[in-house]
Amino acid sequence: MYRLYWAPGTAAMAPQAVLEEIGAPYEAVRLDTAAKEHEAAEYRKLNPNGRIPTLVDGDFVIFETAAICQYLCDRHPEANLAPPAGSPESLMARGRFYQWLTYMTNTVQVGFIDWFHPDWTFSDLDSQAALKAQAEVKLARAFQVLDDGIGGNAFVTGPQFTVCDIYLAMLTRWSRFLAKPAWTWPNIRRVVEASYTRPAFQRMMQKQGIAWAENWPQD
Ligand SMILES: N[C@@H](CCC(=O)N[C@@H](CS)C(=O)NCC(=O)O)C(=O)O
Repeated sequence: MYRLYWAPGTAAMAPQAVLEEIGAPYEAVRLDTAAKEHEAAEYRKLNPNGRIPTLVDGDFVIFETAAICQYLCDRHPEANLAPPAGSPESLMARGRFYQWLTYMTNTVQVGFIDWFHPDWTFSDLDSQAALKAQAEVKLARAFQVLDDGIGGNAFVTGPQFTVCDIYLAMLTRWSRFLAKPAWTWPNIRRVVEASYTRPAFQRMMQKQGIAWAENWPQD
């Protein structure tokens, strides 16, 4: 049985939604971030960065949200949450999948870290404010790139619903505090709507005790 270390509304949203999509049994271990449980020595044995999430699969421990998601896709190919590996026909679909998942984790997610935690980079308030403003500009650029890339596709990478859609839904929820939330971009909004309304994503939110973005426009 899998064990997922999580805290509400964090990057654990994506792997938990993936586990719910797969339907695999898992134990969810909640970390109390206010009590700094994620920084404790015991947890750092699993995740030396002291970050959330971490997945344990028997003796195998894996951290980094995107890596956990990809690992789960590979463990459960029957869930069809990634283009299949190993066939020449799926090579380009797989490449596109790598492209967007990597972009979301190492450009968009990093932008959010600067926005939510400018204090992790600078101690003085002026520098923190400047970093936050810069992060907002970079995030807007990244959302534009994503929106253009999605174009008229049904989902982020093309015709198939993948982990990239779950990841984008998570990032979109985080963007609710920005002056221009991710759903301001129409293609992002369209594909995210198809993701966050899925039963698995809804179950994940219910289990984490979180709501969808309160300011998500209703029309
Ligand atoms: N690159 C890491 C980043 C994980 C990360 O920063 N997680 C946040 C929660 S979203 C965290 O652990 N925060 C700890 C804290 O706020 O002290 C990943 O994707 O797993």
